[in-house]
Amino acid sequence: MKMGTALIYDEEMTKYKLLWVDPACKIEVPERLIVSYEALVKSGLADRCVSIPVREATEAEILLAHSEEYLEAVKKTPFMHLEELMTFTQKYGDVYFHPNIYHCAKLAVGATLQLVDNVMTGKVRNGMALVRPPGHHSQSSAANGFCVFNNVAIAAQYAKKHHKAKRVLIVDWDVHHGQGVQYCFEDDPSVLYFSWHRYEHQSFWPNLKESDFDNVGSGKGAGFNVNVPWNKVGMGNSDYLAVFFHVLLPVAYEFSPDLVFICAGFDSAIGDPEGHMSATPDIFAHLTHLLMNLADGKVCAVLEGGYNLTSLAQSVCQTVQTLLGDPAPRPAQLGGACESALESIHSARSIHKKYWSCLQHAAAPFPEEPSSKLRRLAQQGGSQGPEGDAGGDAQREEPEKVEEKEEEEIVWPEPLRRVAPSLRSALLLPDAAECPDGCARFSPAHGPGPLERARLRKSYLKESEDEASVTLLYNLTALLGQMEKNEIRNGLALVPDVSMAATLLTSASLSKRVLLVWVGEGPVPSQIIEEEKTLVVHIDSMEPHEAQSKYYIPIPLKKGCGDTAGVVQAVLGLLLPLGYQYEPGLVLLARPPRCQVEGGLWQQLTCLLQGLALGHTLVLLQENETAPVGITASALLGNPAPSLGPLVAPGPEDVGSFEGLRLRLQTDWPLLQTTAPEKR
Ligand code: Q9C
Ligand code: ZN
Repeated sequence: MKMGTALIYDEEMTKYKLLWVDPACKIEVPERLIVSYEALVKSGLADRCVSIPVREATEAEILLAHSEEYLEAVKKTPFMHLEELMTFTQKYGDVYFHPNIYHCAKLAVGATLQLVDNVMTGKVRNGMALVRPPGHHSQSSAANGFCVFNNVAIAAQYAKKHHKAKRVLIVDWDVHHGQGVQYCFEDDPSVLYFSWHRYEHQSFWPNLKESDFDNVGSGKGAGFNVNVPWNKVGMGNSDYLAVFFHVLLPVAYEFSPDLVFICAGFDSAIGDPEGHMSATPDIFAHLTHLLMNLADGKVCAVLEGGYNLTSLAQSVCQTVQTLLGDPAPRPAQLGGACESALESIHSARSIHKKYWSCLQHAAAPFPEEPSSKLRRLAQQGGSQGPEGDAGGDAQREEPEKVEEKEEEEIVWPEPLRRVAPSLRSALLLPDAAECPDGCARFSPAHGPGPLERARLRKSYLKESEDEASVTLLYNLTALLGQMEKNEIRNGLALVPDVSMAATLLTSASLSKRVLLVWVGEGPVPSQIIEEEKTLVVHIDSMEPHEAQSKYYIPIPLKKGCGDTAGVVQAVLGLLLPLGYQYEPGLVLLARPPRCQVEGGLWQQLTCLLQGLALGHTLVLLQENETAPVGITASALLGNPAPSLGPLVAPGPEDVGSFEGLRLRLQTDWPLLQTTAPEKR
């Protein structure tokens, strides 16, 4: 099931620009597209993509999201003189026209539709369209914010109409609110629109009250519009991940889209003169990765904003490289979200709790009388904020006002080169077991010497065990060794005793930190729990009990691991934040005997965990339970996990106990926080 990543680009879309002086529009330059594409070529990423030609969208296609009057008006712009163009431009906000922009706007829509066609027909798995003009601000009858036609809104309508997409998710990580997309799908429950955006209590462009968190959609579409406003600048990696873990992903998994669009604007990255945020380009690798197991992997990323050319080009590369399947970089030093971000997260979760069962136990809304919003608006001075880095402190301080820096002066380290080991997945199987297609059977260069045999036997085996067991233990450590040398990315071992193998591997690992995910019946060997360098997350149907240690985290589920919605909730809201904060060098995923996790869910778990530890995941399966071998191997090879379908409500007592667990753990693990400190 090897499928490619589409890259859709045409130089023609660089061939329009601002022809007069307008400070609001001067940042939207042709170089944005040129540097992005050149960076993809230079890094070798463009070559690895399937290049697909652009086309002009038809009028019928444009009319999927725009009025005839507006189309007719824009259609006349190629024939206008400078004066006329300027006059026409003045009808709209923060946008400019050029004799060639209508052509480019049709190509931008057409490029997006080409991407949808190729993804929906399975010619490629996913892809990115590098387009100009951007789209998400444009409305039925208005150009706005550098946007002429709403590329993604049109494409979502098109996917519903021509590819029978039933549910479409649009993730707008651009730093501006895509109000055009919001308006288009306001009352439509088949399109879930998520956007975070610089807002500063409505003082930031486009200054709309409908960009606030309480705009949830209307009529049948109520609950299908999720806004997370940033009320401070300087938001960083931890803030972005916290919103994904605690707002977007739970809702997205419950929604279960059959197609995902990313309004991929990179003005939300560090150094951007519009966004003033501090998230680094490598965070887009993780944001992308976290979306890639929705909709059977059908992800269409479409460029929107991004005005710092360096930050933009790096971020585009991170996104495309992740779509191609390379391991994501280790996100370093995550703290918790800052206080202002936590307020936004809390607000979004509480306003949406009546629409999404995954949020049913979220904290109540702030007791804020409606007038206080207005009062704050009136009091508001200029924007405040840190621009600082997210920092690894347990409780991230609210940013203090720092010396205003021109965004151009801000520097950050270039993202590290991401190297995929030449061998993706190695399987350690008993000779009798069949090796799934596309996988390599692991066999070390040479066997253990007599000393090594004696040591392994003494430490891990009973006297009665045969030589084959010693060889297996040796092979396990050899596989681990090659993963740690980055010669092999991930692995799977079919072992007679998962407990013993897990004990061996946690003690043999050179990694300073190992994350052990134990899914099903325990007990987890006490030797491992006592090992401080191992963070153990244990998901099962045990009795809820106080965690004895910061590093042993039992997540109890009433109905056990067979409760798919409950496990998803535990994985997204607890396991992933813990894992991201822990920064493991190795992830061990153990499936003890009689594990009840359903196949698709197991694949989701295996896929999602690969965002950690540079993709170094080692899965332990019980020898006599060979059924999961094929699906596990598929997940390790980078195939997207199958969609779980819309999720029902998880057991209410479970959700309640997760919230209790979160409250107890969030001092040690601030990425678990979902509410601002004094408002808990
Ligand atoms: N200081 C996109 O990112 N406001 N559009 C400019 C300049 C308009 C952004 C104010 C920003 C539009 C696609
Ligand atoms: Zn933007």
